[in-house]
Amino acid sequence: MNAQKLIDKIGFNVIQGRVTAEDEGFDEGLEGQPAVTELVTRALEEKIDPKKIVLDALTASMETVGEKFDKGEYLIPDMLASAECVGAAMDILGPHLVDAGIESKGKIVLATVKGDLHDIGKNIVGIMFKGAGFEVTDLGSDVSSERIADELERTGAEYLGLSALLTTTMWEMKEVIEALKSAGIRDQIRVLIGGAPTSESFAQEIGADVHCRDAFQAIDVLREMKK
Ligand code: B12
Repeated sequence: MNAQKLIDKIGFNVIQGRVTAEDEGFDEGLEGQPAVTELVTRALEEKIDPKKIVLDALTASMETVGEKFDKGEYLIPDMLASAECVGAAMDILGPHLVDAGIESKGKIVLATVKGDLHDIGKNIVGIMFKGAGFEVTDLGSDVSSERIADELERTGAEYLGLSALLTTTMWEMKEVIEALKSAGIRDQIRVLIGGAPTSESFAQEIGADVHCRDAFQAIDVLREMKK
């Protein structure tokens, strides 16, 4: 199978919510055919760039899943089945996204903001940061601004990565920045933000340092900041 066909097949199976060949899939009747786990393993064997798998197969197909949810074709459990596929794929891809040295490149706290349960993008960012040699404290999702400020003080981290996927919760990022100011630590911390509804202009509006469109750009940004 050529590389593009394999990428398309992985994406198709994420949309179908099929983790392994045993799963029947959203359209049913697909059991027995290779699913995300088998296809991602094969893609690595065929030396397809893991970055291409993350962006062109996993991320792109989750956009389609979102569109299907928007149109009412998919319900919450369908989105969750696809989310599980991305998690399974990242378990396989994680070790291949590593180029770490032994020495820590710095400490970063990661969180999805309060009211928001979307953690797939943040988890990918965490895997990438660890792979690049950063010490990551992942606070999970639905995290309050107070807790984030406390953890930054406790860990002495110099970077904070915030994620939000909802147009309603993205404004929580501003609350976090205000909490850092109240704690008197805003100047010591570089704040990176990401998630589909966020943008460079939004980052400027709320006083974050930088917006990243994906996990790979985030690594370049962190490396640039360290220079
Ligand atoms: C999966 C999913 C869910 C799952 C989440 C499971 C999980 N564990 O994460 C579940 C089923 C729980 C869910 C629930 C809901 N969802 Co939802 N969901 C999605 C979906 C389909 C995919 C998101 C995703 O994982 N994308 C793949 C990842 C890899 O991409 P990413 O998150 O953008 O991350 C990349 C970059 O953005 C960036 N990045 C992200 N964060 C960060 C952070 C930092 C620091 C950096 C540097 C970079 C960075 O790097 C990442 C990797 O490259 C999106 C559709 C979409 N287009 O986004 C809808 C979507 C976000 N959901 C939506 C909605 C409406 C909901 C619900 C309100 C539905 C409901 N009625 O209950 C609830 C809200 C629950 C809550 N309180 O959070 C809407 C939001 C609309 C809006 N304008 O706000 C969307 C857009 C779907 C749609 N088109 O309608 N959802």
